[in-house]
Amino acid sequence: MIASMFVVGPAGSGKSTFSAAFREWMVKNEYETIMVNLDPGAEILPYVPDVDVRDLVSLEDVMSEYGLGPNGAQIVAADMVANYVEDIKREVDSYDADYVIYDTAGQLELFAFRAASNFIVDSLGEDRAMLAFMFDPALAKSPTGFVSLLLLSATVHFRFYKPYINVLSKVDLLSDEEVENIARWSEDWDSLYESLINDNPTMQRELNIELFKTLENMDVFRRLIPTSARMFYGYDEVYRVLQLSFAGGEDLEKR
Ligand SMILES: Nc1nc2c(ncn2[C@@H]2O[C@H](COP(=O)(O)OP(=O)(O)OP(=O)(O)O)[C@@H](O)[C@H]2O)c(=O)[nH]1
Ligand SMILES: [Mg+2]
Repeated sequence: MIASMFVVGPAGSGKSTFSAAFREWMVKNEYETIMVNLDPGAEILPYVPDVDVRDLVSLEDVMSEYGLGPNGAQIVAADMVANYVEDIKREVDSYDADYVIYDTAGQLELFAFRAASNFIVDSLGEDRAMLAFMFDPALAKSPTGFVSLLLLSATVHFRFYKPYINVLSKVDLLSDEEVENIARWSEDWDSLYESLINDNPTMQRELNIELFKTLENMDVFRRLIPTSARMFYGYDEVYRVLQLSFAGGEDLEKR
């Protein structure tokens, strides 16, 4: 049985680079892993995909066929991927891999907020699908940015209702202190609330502490896994959490 990871997150958050680096870590550790590009609009990818949706859905064809500009075509193309799920699945199965990493569309809303995506994840991931949500450090390092990403990640979770992990990308761009702060916020809403109020005391009026308690009850606070493709760092922890989710920590049929 294949385990699938769908990598999602805002534009430029590091999805494709994370996917490529994690695949490299997996292959180095002898886990049979393939990469699927699910973004019909991707121009340049930092990896060579084993399965590429651009072979099935071409953004340029969609633009000329439907008389659309690039933005409208991205939406139509994202939905059209659902028509080719069986073809993608057949190609994925032909590799006989244990793990599949799916790199998703650049714009988060093209993946997370389209009805077609639920069908795509359910069909391709079956009952062993996990989502990895990318936190871009440029936003995550401020308390307000962190809360925004936390809410966005929770929203994506509600859309798919699959096991998910939150990943902090590009930690080589942060100081040790910034990484520590972000890691603390991810596990302790008290410290996040304190940092928010310290940053902007007027927020106390609008930000009810009950909101944070609710977020905690919703289980959105979970350890944010720090990674860096540049330093090739953090992928052992990503793998550990993936395994915990699917196999209670045991390796899946390692060969
Ligand atoms: N310093 C550093 N830069 C990174 C790292 N990962 C990604 N980047 C850079 O961040 C930018 C965006 O990375 P991508 O992997 O293309 O991000 P994405 O989310 O796939 O982007 P779109 O699909 O275009 O939305 C690129 O310039 C990458 O080189 C990292 O670990 N460290
Ligand atoms: Mg990308």
